[in-house]
Amino acid sequence: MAVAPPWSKEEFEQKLRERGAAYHIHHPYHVMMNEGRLNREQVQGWVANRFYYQINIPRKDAAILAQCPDREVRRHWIKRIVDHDGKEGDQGGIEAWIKLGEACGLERDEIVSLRRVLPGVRFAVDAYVNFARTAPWQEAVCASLTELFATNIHRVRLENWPRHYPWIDPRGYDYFRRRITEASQDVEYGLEVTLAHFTTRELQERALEILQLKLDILWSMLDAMYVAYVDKIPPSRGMR
Ligand code: AHQ
Repeated sequence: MAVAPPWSKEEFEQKLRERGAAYHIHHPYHVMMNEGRLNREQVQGWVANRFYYQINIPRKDAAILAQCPDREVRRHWIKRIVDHDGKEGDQGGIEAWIKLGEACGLERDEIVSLRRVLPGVRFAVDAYVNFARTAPWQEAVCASLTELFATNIHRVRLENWPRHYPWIDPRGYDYFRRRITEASQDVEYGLEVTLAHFTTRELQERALEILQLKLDILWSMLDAMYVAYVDKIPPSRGMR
């Protein structure tokens, strides 16, 4: 069978961006959130469960670094770990996420103990970390490109949460503010690496599969939260 020619970089980027139609901003949980229709427990549940995703991002990125032989790529990629874990004089994104949880009325221990993390969220996040540990590092880089669709997601939260959820202390919104610049820097470099590596049509089709896997991971996290906090069907070991 004749092998299809590769897409140009512009066409390939367009194909990647078209997958944004399945981004988790379109999930009913996020739609309810952005329309102000979540109650206190549903917002708290989202923050407590997304904390498990946030603390695993640096481990996912460390897995990429561990497999990447290219010093130039590592020099760029290590920023992601520092952005989340923090450094002298910067609390980091994980600490900022805890502050978001406390601003939503959660006790610090309720967040960091992970006792509210739903099995479905844990499985989805662990699948992402395990993918980064076992796939070629360029594939794990490609998986981070869901942030191509995240540019506005934090801006929208900053705009509408204060109006929809006045009971949340606005001092907790630092994470969303940080991510606006961090996400655009991260995704610019991630796209550069992806466009440079996935250069045959077969590799480009593989990149689209990888992006879809990550979109499924994000979507599944919200499925688990929807069932637990909207449908109120407790996970097998009971509601947390
Ligand atoms: O806060 C987010 C974050 O730090 C990251 C890292 C990046 C990755 O490496 O996969 N993806 C990501 C995302 C974050 N926030 C999500 C949101 O909806 O707030 C979006 C998510 C992503 O698109 O993967």
